[in-house]
This record gives sequence, structure tokens and C-alpha cells, in this order.
Amino acid sequence: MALQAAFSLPSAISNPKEGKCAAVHVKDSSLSGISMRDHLRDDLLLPTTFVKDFKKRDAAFIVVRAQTATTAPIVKDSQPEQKKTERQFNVVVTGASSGLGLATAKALAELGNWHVIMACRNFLKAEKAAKSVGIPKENYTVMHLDLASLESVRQFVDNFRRSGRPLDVLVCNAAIYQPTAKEPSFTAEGFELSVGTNHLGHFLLARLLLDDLKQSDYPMKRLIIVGSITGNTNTLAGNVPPKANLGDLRGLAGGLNGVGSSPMIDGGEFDGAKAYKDSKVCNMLTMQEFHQRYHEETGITFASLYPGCIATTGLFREHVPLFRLLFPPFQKYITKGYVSEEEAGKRLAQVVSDPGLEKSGVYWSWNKNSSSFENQLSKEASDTEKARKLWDISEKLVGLA
Ligand code: LMG
Ligand code: NDP
Ligand code: PMR
Repeated sequence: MALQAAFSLPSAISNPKEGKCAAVHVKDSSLSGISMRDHLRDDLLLPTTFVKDFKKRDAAFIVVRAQTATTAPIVKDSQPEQKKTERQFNVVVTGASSGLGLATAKALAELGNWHVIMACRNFLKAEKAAKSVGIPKENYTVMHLDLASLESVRQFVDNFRRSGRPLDVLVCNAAIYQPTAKEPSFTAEGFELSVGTNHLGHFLLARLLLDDLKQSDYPMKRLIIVGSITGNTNTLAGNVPPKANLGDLRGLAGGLNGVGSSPMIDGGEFDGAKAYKDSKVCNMLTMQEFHQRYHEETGITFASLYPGCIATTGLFREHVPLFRLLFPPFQKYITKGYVSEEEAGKRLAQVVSDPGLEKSGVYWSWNKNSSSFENQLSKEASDTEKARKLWDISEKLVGLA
């Protein structure tokens, strides 16, 4: 059924309400007349910014000198001997114990100047993971964070502050996906688990750590929230049922607890796959609302991204075995949307560290040549009114208002 529905999508994809233009395909492979390269509408929406040579750019590190923070904080690596005396940049990456988060931690560590605070719910797993991919000791610290508990989020923030490290970049990456769950499960505070973890946990974390980011003397402070194509209904992937839809947020306003109210944001019946996609829409809306409220005042860059389809990660651990078997070749050979964990990690590391990706309020994607570009979000994922409403309700739910 899902397949059938997915294969009858072109009208949805070119829905003018979403402000999209028809795609022109050259040499497309197609299924039932539908271009399987529609996922590459990423490439079709003309990039306004290209950053072609990531490696070269990253060689040109920008380094903070602690002692000159307020005057001349930028030193190019034309003076490499100075690097040794500079402090490392600190980046908190949630969910760095596997998949994209781990690959990003590795890519950042390889850049040399970064210290990655791996914010993970399973301390031992994270420690082992860091070792297994060869991240040098001096480039990472594992700190406990369970996003499914707001108490744990607050504790993490306290612990991080006690570490005395400045916060230069925050990456909200962790996520849980429960496509086969028949019944909802809940966070410590009683929110449906996917939205509770992926959105509400990160919302509280980002709100609390905003103060820390503000205090950093690093000139390219960033707050990055990982989004996805499947939350964007202006793409083929975003039209595979069940589709993301936050509705009027009545379920969220009711607390997502499944008792007095629905566990779904739109107030509907529980659907694990939809809850995940909804949570990704929340992630992308939250990034934009942060940008709206704080970019001008703080200079912090707020960004989201779709790193590509990393079909081999732990995200699909709860999917049926046949899906896990077929999904990677399907993405590799049919949709061509596949990207390796390593490549995806480099992409996110680029959003963290590349001076060329400093624009705020952007949803980054990459085309076939792995060049980054500013992608367009779906109508719902760029709805400013919804972003504001989501912010207000989320604030209440996490105890900030
Ligand atoms: C649903 O599962 C859940 O039921 C629902 O609750 C919700 O969670 C939802 O979105 C979440 O998922 C549906 C899921 C599970 O099945 C699918 O939707 C399809 C999965 C797509 C991935 C597999 C496609 C496999 C295609 C074959 C690939 C082989 C590799 C190729 C190499 C190629 C070389 C050149 O169901 C399953 O996991 C079962 C999957 C069974 C797939 C059956 C095969 C159908 C194939 C049709 C696809 C296209 C084929 C094309 C051919 C063409 C040619 C060029
Ligand atoms: P993984 O499952 O490999 O990684 C998810 C990480 O989140 C794991 O480290 C996991 O920890 C952690 N996590 C889950 N729940 C919690 C929690 N309660 N508290 C703290 N950490 C938690 O998946 P991916 O690497 O694929 O996903 C990373 C991000 O990329 C997600 O935001 C996802 O939405 C996004 N994304 C992924 C795509 C893909 O194709 N895979 C495509 C587009 C976006 P543990 O190791 O303990 O399980
Ligand atoms: Mg999708 C045409 C391009 C394309 C892309 C880029 C993705 C990405 N997917 C595409 C197409 C299709 N998918 C089609 C045509 C189908 C029907 C066969 C299909 C099915 C499908 C399923 C069942 N796809 C999935 C699932 C999942 O369970 C994954 C999901 O929705 O997780 C929320 C998924 C994904 N497809 C993607 C990406 C990136 C995902 C997973 C992860 C995510 O968005 O975070």
C-alpha cells in the first residue's frame, strides 16, 4: 500500500501550493513513470551557495585566541606555529554513539582543532564507538545525556557548565525512529517518545545552551539541528505515507501523553513513522524560529540540513529485517539518494566548521557532486506562524514558560 501510494505521487510533488516548479530530468531512471531522481530535486532547486572544495576551505582554519577574544579573534593558518597555543573549539554533538553523530565526531576530530563532547545516553557504547573509529583521546569527551528525560537534559547542561569548557557549536543530531511500533511509548515526562526525544528534548537543550553559546568568544558560533527530506512534502521521499503533518498542533498542546490527549502532534491516531517525520518538521521549524528570534541579536548561525539517505545507520534498527536488507540497495541503485556514514559525517562537519556555510536560517543539502546548497523547505516546514506556535507550546511543555 505504501508502495502504491508512493508511486502515484507526481501530482503531489508538483503541487503549486507548495511553491514548487516542475522538474526537468535528463536520463532519469523511472518507476511506473515516476522519476526516481525526484529526490534530487535537491539539485533541481538551483543552489544559491556552492561550497565546492570543502577540504581546501577547511585547511584555512579560523582559530580563536583566548587572550584576544574581544579584539582580534581571527587568525588564519598562514601562521601555523600559533595553532599549538590556541584553544580547541568545543562542539556538543547529541547522539554521537553511532551513525551520523559518530561519523561527524570523527570528521571533526580529524580536522584537528575540535573537541567533541559526545552527548550520549549510553556512556559505554559511546566510549567504545569513539575508540573503534580511532578518535584521539584529546579530541573527545563523553557526557551522559538522555533526551527522553528533561531532568537528564538539565543535568547534562549543569555537567557541561561544570566542565568549564566554552560552547562554540551545538549539534542536535540524536533521534529515534519507531516505524513498527503498534502502541506509543513515552519519555520520562510522559511525551510520546519520538517527538519527546527528537524535538522536545532538543528544544530544552538548545534553549538552555543558547546562553553558553552567547558567551563563547568563537567567531563562528552555530546551532545546528538535523532535519530530513522525509519531513518535507515538497519531495518524493516526503510523500511516502505516512506523511508529516502537524495539523493545528492540538495533540502537542494537549501534552502528547496519549491519556487525556492524542500522542500525535496533529491529534490523530498513533503512527510511529509519522511521529518521526513530524518530529523532523519540528526540528526544521525550531531552527527557523531560533534564527528569527536570536540571529540578529547574537550573531549565532542557526542551520538545519538533510545529510543524504544514510541507509545503513541504527536509525532503522526497529524496522522489519526485510526492510533493513533491501533499503540500502534500494537507495543506492534505484533512488541514488544513498550516502555513506563517512560522507554524511563530512557533510555535517562542514556545516559545523566551514566558514563558507555561515549563513543563518538555512536548510543545507548536497547535490550529486557533494556540493552544498541552500535547499527549499516544504510549505509546512517553513510556516512562520506554525514555527511560533510550536515554540510557544514547546516552551510550556518543557517548563520554560
Ligand atoms: C511501512 O513499511 C510500515 O508498514 C509502516 O508502518 C510505516 O512504518 C512505513 O514509512 C514507514 O513503512 C513499508 C516497508 C516495509 O515497505 C516499503 O515501503 C518498501 C520499502 C522500500 C525499500 C525496499 C525496496 C526494495 C526494492 C528492491 C531493491 C533491490 C535492490 C536492488 C538492486 C538493484 C539493482 C540495479 O516493507 C518491507 O520492508 C518489505 C519490502 C519488500 C519490498 C518488496 C519489493 C517491492 C519492490 C518494488 C520496488 C521497486 C522496484 C523496482 C524495480 C525496478 C527497476 C529499475
Ligand atoms: P542512529 O540511530 O545511528 O543514531 C541516532 C543516535 O541518537 C544514536 O547515537 C542514539 O543513541 C541517539 N539517541 C537516541 N535516543 C536518544 C536519547 N533518548 N538520548 C540521547 N541519545 C539518543 O541514526 P542516524 O545516525 O541515522 O540519525 C542521526 C540523525 O540523522 C537523526 O537526527 C536523523 O533524523 C537524521 N537523519 C538520518 C537519515 C538517515 O538516512 N539515516 C536521513 C536524514 C536525517 P544509541 O547509540 O544509544 O542508540
Ligand atoms: Mg524513502 C526518491 C527518493 C527517495 C529518497 C531520497 C528517500 C529517502 N526515499 C525515497 C523514495 C522512496 N522511499 C520510495 C519511492 C519509497 C517507496 C518504495 C520509499 C520508502 C521508504 C520507507 C518505507 N523510504 C523510507 C522508508 C523508511 O522507513 C524511511 C523513513 O521514512 O524514515 C523516516 C525512509 C527514508 N527514505 C529516505 C530517507 C532519508 C529515509 C529515512 C530517514 C529519514 O528521513 O530520516
